[in-house]
Amino acid sequence: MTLQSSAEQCAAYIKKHTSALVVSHIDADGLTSAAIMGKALGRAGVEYKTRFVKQLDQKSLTEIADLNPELVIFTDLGSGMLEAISSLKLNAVISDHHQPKGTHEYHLNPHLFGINGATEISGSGITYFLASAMGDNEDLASLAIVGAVGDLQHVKHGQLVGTNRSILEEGVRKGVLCYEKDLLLFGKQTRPIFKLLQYSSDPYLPGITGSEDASIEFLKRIGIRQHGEKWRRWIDLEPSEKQQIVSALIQLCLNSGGHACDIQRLVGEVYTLLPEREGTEVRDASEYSTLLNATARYDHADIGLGVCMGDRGRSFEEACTLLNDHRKNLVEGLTLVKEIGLVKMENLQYFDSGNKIRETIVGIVAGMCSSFVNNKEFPIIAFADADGGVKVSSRGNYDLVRKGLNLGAAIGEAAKAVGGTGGGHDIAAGAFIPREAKEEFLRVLDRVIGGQVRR
Ligand SMILES: [Mn+2]
Repeated sequence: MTLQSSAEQCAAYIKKHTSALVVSHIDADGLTSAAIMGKALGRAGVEYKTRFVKQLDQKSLTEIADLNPELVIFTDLGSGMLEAISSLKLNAVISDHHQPKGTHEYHLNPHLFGINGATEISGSGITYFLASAMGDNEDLASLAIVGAVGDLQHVKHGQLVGTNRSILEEGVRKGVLCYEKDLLLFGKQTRPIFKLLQYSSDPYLPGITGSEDASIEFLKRIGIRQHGEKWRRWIDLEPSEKQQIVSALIQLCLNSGGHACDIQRLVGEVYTLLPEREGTEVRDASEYSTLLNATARYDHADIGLGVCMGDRGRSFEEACTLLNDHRKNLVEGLTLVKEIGLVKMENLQYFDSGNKIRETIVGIVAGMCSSFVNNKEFPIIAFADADGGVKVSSRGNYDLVRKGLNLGAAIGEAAKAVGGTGGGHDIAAGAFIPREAKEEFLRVLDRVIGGQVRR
């Protein structure tokens, strides 16, 4: 069996039905996955409804089964719950890229074919494969790339690789995507350039990040001028001006010892959605995925889905409003972590945000704070209060993964030991545990990670 034939088998099974319930993960990858499946179902003449969940557990599965759907298509989740799905006797297809537990007849997952689900293909990518097997859906490659970028799959190699790259090339052939080397700082399409510097947290720009004055001063010093009162956006600059800024930023990093900020994270491959209007969030895959996160993580997945399905009117406007709030929350979250600091254990470091950071964005904050956390030798674990328990998020780095770190496995084991559930990827994983179990969870996790990482 190949990925292709597995996709064909699942596609044929889907087409035997007249209606389906799409159940997807509530993040950028999950939203794009649901949109790809929705488009493919619509084009194939299958009626469908969509439902988003934060996490697929026994409770959410039971709720889904109670709806009595003719067919359930799980996207960007489900691979960790195969036995439970089978035991509910649902007609189900699972299209996911997380590490599988158990087996299922209609289970499409890259890990079954030796493809890495953390770097080579996302939930939206695997669902794109499924959609391609259902019909002529190559135009959806752009959504697959937005999902992959939302899952940070391009970060390890500074570009998309493996199956993601094949999808990218298909999108290029179809005329919906292009890629080029460019500055990686966030907001090139939509924000005045000084804001790119001011809000750059990954990499952290010494002496500049966090300060509007210093950002403007930096640009003036290297001779970048305003147009009248206004600062231009990155996309408005001349190529020579862009080159000047990149050189000056690299110099800044070198001068600071190249430690506090990683030059490799300054320039890399960026992905542009050609059918979208220039200067809008949806033109750039990275900004698009952030826009989607800003809807999904605040219980407005419907708005993000609307954007993915093509609504550039009302859904898009509402998403932009949510994005502004999201940015504010991230800045507040980072400020909080700076204030409370991280607690160091033998093999990990953690912070507990209590109810100060929303559980749906604590993982993003954990990822962003690695830019100012000095100790990169240990993964970052974050806690946030959630309904009926505690949400755990964790972020490692590729050096640690090379030394043996597998957060998905470690978090899964520690969560299970305290009566919770968890899992994910080697470099990033999450869990949900009982409130009183935090300390025991940390003890187990510290020990498991200690056993994984060769020091
Ligand atoms: Mn995903």
